[in-house]
Amino acid sequence: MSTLDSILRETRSFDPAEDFRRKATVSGPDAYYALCEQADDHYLSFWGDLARELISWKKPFSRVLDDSKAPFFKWFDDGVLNVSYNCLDRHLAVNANKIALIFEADDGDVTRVTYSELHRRVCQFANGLKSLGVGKGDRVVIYMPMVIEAIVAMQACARIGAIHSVVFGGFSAGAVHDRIQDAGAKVVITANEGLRGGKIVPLKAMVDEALAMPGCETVTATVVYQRTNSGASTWHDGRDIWWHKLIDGQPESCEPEWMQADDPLFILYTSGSTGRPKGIQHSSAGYLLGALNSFRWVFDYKPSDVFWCTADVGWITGHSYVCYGPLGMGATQVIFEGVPTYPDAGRFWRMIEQHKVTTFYTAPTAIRTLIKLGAELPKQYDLSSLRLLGTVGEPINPEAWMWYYEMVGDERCPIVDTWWQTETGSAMIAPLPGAIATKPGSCTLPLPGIMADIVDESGAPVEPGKGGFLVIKRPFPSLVRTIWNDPERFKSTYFPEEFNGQYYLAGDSANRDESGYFWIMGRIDDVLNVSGHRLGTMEIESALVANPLVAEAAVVGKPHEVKGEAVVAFVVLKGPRPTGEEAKRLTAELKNWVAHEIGKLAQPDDIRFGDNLPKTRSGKIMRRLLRSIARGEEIAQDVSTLENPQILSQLQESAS
Ligand code: 6R9
Repeated sequence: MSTLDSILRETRSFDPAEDFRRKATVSGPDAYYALCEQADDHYLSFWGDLARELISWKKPFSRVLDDSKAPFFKWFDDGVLNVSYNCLDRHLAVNANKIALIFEADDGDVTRVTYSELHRRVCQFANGLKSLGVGKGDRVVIYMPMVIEAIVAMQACARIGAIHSVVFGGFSAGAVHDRIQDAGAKVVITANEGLRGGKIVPLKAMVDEALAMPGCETVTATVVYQRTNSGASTWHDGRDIWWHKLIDGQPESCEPEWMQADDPLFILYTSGSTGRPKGIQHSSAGYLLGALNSFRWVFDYKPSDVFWCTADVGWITGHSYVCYGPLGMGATQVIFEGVPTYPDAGRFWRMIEQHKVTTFYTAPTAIRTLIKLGAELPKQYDLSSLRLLGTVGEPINPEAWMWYYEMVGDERCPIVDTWWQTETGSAMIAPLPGAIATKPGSCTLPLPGIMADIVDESGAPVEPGKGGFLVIKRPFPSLVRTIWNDPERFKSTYFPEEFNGQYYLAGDSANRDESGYFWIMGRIDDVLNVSGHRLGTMEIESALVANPLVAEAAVVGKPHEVKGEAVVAFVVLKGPRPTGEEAKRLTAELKNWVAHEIGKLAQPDDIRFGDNLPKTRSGKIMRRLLRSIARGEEIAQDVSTLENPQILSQLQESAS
């Protein structure tokens, strides 16, 4: 509650600097409100016009929205296009020699790739994939480090109509396995090893382990990019093929596969409140439109910009604002293999100076880490190329916002705090920086055409200052089309009966102030946001109980200064409750276990052992209580319905 109060008391407001406003694509509040009005009054032609303006169509569409099978909406559905054509070919006439990617490797090595070079590499690799029998509609899992080839692989899939599913390189074999199996992937693209912060990530070994488990029989080939000199640990003849051998001799052009607007472009797995991660399925045209238009509006894109989004392509942010939005608009962008703290905490600032970055987009957790490691460091670099800053992934606390504004942006650069989700495909609530005054900690106002609102349980809008559920009241082009293999779950999760199946339920709670600005409060479900990464408590619990020593586990979040949220696990072992050294040893063992099952990013920060968990008489775990215990708060709630109240003091005492 206290964070909420302090946020809602935030009264500082920053108008766009005059110079910025004058040059902005959407300049001044009137221009913003005019666009909103256009969308309100003529919703379909608003989106139809944007789709004609921003996308190059092979065959134009005749209908904007088909809502006959709501909530399975189709947009522009008889239109035909290719996303990779839109990201590459169409720029070649005038921008063939423009730099598309400035790649900075973990060790600082820089490689520049022009649009024509990128086009050539994508075509060759696309032909390579075809030679492996990959075609339209086939699924391809991409498990790569953040290198040029990761983007080449994604674009090549888009070019031949294959559906990619990128798995973040920080996930482990178990997570890779589950995604390959759910997607029914035909091919896996990986690297022998990744490099992050000077450390080796054994990607190929993880793929080997994943493929050795039952359920991955659909995979016929593994393409291995050689990132490091050390070769590959094991090699499966007939299945594994080196990237460089695959493209050797392949033609340098490749006719795009022409796709229907609503054909899937990709699946990206994300955490939900129950069960296994959900395969969020995005369309070709609607998704692309969201990425292009938001990139143009929210980042006030200019052809002379050097854009840098620090997200990995394993997350939706890396899909929309590395792979598709910037390339689709013909931008020059920086991509970075490493981490912000290696070799030192000046890495980001040095890179901004060196590459003359104009637009910098990162996560609050990175900002908080860098404040801790060197609040004064940005002063040592020339950051005068910057004109716009952005954040994404979690709420940003006003102190971090102010530091970013003053120390990085020199009080000149607007900050776009962008609220959106894997499911929405592109930014939904964010200031158009030349039009809207910003407030530290608020993502401000919805983009024109995004009918966001805050409602109560009955779906009625709430008063300003009163919290409620964040919903989007009309479908929009870049919205998730379905959950791969699970349309029922799609319907019940995102278009629940409570709201008559009409509103898209985002899964966040939010608040609006007197000027209509949105303040995101956090998830309403059992999803944690650790360093901007979405993790389901259930996923971590399942991983823990899969350990032979564990009988039962419950996972909750607690606030964390740098990560936003930290993972706390309450564990009941099959044997007696451990204490002292034994508890320490088992804590380490279970942390490693979770890292192995899901990935290091899901590792609990804190593990508490109990003889049992607090349960109601009907056997339900009372997570509310566990949350209070994890935070070290007094237990103010009613515990009269507890079957075993004495367990509370045991769990409180077990704090390590
Ligand atoms: C793009 C992305 C989505 C969840 C979302 C919300 C949180 C994202 C935010 C934010 C406050 C912001 N979130 N951006 N909360 N302010 N600017 O992060 O997608 O990984 O699917 O996470 O992240 O809770 O529901 P995804």
